[in-house]
Amino acid sequence: MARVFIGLGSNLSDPVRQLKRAIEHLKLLEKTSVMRCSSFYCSKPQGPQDQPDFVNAVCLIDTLLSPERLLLALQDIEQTQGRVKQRHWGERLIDLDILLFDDRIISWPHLTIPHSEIAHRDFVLVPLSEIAPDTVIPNMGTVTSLIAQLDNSYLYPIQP
Ligand code: ROI
Repeated sequence: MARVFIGLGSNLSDPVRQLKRAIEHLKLLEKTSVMRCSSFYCSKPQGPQDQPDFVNAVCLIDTLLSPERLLLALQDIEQTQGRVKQRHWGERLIDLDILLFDDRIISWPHLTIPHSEIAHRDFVLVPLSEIAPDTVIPNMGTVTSLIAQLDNSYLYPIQP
């Protein structure tokens, strides 16, 4: 079983509902169990500011799927929920990212693990540290030390 962290984000069409739907879809994945999910956090958009705030969370799953199969399965969930790619770093209905896959380091053209932006994203690091505070990110250090290095954080947990 691989221990995998998935980042979830949405800022369109009732983001809380989109995250809840995505978690239900994750629970239906073959050879996969959802072990833990963080609180939902409201966050300021990274990228263009003329878009709604995001809702973000992180889930820990155990899976027998390979990174490739999991990536395809996540893209499938995004399509099912109706994601349409809009502008670069723009608004999105649902975004599901593989953040960490055990302690593997992968740099394929279509998949980079650990996620390339992980160290700079409060909306990933803070929910991740809520569910797995001792996590070490390969080549980058502990989640706690990365959080301490963030310039700013505009993140607050929201009621479920
Ligand atoms: N900003 C926030 N706060 N949360 C996200 O999930 C998110 N996702 C993105 C971009 C547009 C880069 N900014 C984001 O893909």
